[in-house]
Amino acid sequence: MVKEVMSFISKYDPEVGAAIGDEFARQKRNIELIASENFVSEAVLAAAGTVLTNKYAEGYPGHRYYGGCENVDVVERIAVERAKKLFGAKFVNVQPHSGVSANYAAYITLVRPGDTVLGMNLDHGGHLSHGSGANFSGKLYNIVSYGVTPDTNLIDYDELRRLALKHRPRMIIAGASAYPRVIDFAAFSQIAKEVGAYLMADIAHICGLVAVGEHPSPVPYADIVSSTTHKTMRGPRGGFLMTNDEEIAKKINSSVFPGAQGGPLMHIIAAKAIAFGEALRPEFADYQRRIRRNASALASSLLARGFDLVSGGTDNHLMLLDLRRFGHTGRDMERMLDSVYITANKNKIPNDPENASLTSGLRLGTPSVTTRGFTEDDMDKIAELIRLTATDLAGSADYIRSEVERLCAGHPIYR
Ligand code: DSN
Repeated sequence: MVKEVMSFISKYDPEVGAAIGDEFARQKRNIELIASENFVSEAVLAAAGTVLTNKYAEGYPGHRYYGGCENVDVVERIAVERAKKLFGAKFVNVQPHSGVSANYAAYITLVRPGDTVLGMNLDHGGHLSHGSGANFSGKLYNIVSYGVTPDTNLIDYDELRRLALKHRPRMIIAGASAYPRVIDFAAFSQIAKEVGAYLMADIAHICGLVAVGEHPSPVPYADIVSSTTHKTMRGPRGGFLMTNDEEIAKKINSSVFPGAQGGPLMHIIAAKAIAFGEALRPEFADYQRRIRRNASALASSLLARGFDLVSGGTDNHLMLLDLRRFGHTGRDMERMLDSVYITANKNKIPNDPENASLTSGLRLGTPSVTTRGFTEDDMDKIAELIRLTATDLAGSADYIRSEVERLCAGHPIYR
């Protein structure tokens, strides 16, 4: 199916078709270790390319601002019901176009511009939309940042509580983009309750793990849970929001539309519905367990080869390499790996001496390679290829490329 679609596009518009074809070849050839990426099923991919892209459906099922919405209503209701079942949430909104759109809607639901918000420092693993000055969150709200302890690199819950008592935030955000350990949502909830703050949990990264109990769920604790659908969740690019509070649910709906967005992307909502359906099947729980086993194996293999990992390992799908011992910046290591067909991204580490464009860290994740069927033995091989890249790129580049091609050929995608 994937090949047929690409061949059709290439005949119709060779210029765009060639770029899509090249990207498909790159995805097939490379070992994908970007922690926030994945390979969706052919059904999810197909749904995203359906005639539902033609339909405007501002509003919600049964209450739209356009005629002809009876079929997309069915699709959106399925997506909502499946997400509710998957996460045990009472109310779900599947319309956010992305994680940041979902977070924006959460902010405008719970806080007003100028309010104090306590979010995780971007440099310690937080997300741009948790208060970075470059993002709407840092511009519109009075952000106070918490982080990890210097000795363990684990979230410092004592410091979080101290900051909460001192600054009395209106909202606390739990969640991260580059934190390899378990997040204690119950502890966040206790602190939020103590200071009378709302708790928003952003589970974009760990969504799939949460869905199957491989990471504790914030749904029982948080006023709003926001997420993306495309990372460990393995759905289309997009976001969604959950709550157990009926009043907050009503506000979320008006925050998403008309507050933050116009027409929902109904083709993407269909793809989300299919992904939620896939996640309700037993194989998905097995897939999430394998993601964690692979991450743990990759971390152990890297540690055994002399790499430093922030916090000393991983509990989830990702890990953060501190490259200082190898004398490379994150930017250089990202480029070196790219040259041998291994894809990853540079990342700040806590208290990073380098600036954001260089960084001292590299983030690695296992959702994509696990989807391809890579096993724990393959993780050891990947760790060795990363070591060779860091220590002897000039002498080993051809060998590494041939090994990457061999490994990827053994685990093909979209045959
Ligand atoms: N860009 C995502 C990530 O890579 O973690 C977060 O939005």
